[in-house]
Amino acid sequence: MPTVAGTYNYDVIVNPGNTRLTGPRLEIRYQILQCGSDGKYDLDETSTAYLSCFGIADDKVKWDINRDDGTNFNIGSCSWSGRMCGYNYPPYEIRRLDYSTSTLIVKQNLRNSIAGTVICGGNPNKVSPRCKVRVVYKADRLSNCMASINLTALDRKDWTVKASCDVEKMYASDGNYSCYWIVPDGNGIETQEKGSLSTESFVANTTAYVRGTCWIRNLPIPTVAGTYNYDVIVNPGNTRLTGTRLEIKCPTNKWRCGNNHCIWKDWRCDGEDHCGDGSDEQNCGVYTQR
Ligand SMILES: [Ca+2]
Repeated sequence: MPTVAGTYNYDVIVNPGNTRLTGPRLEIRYQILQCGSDGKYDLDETSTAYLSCFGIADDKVKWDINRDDGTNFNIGSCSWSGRMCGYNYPPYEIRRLDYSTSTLIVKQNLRNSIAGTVICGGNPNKVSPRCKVRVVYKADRLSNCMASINLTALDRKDWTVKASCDVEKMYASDGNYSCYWIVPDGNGIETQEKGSLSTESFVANTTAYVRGTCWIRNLPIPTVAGTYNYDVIVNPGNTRLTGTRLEIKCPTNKWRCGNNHCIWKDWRCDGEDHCGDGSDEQNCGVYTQR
């Protein structure tokens, strides 16, 4: 369903003929402003929730919620003339501060109050927008991070990097958790690789949270010597958190160039630029060409 107010044509293409024929029209009069284009909104449980219903204003805008636990709740409605109005029904409050926008405020008990599908609308004959509100607590810290090189392969080109971090505290009302590693390639390009996340529940101050361990194995090893950051993106929140650092050295049978690339030791001072920056042909002392 479109999340932006407007009138939408749903036409039909019929075969044979590949003919486009006029179908029904759908009018969306309201829009929940905070809702993403995917029809979802992540709400931090430590904040007060403000959900604004904007639209071609009817006199009254009503708010409903279909909660994740299966219960439905009609929060109330609010007319323009009433302004500060509707049901002030703790933890819910509805305000209508201008003609086009009605705001639902949820100040407390966010998890129990608003985790679910929030619906706003006026005229019962019109389609009302829905927004899937997920209540989250975003992790702000990783601990016990480590990254290391798996040395079991005989050839250095087959060596891999493995990494692990603990995610201290997070929560998502839909139970959907994931993590991604930021993986450096040694040439300044970072990619994201999905990590494996194991989780366990715990309670802090009578509230349930989840802690997790995010790990990954068999990452390609950077080919350029240097110190690399392995950070982690944690969901819920899509938050990038500082993970761990890994130092990559040149193997003992290779020479480290000025640009940190590793070349065979024999390639130093042989008259040809192997590093790419010429550093393997610098400071070579007196050398005579015949
Ligand atoms: Ca050379």
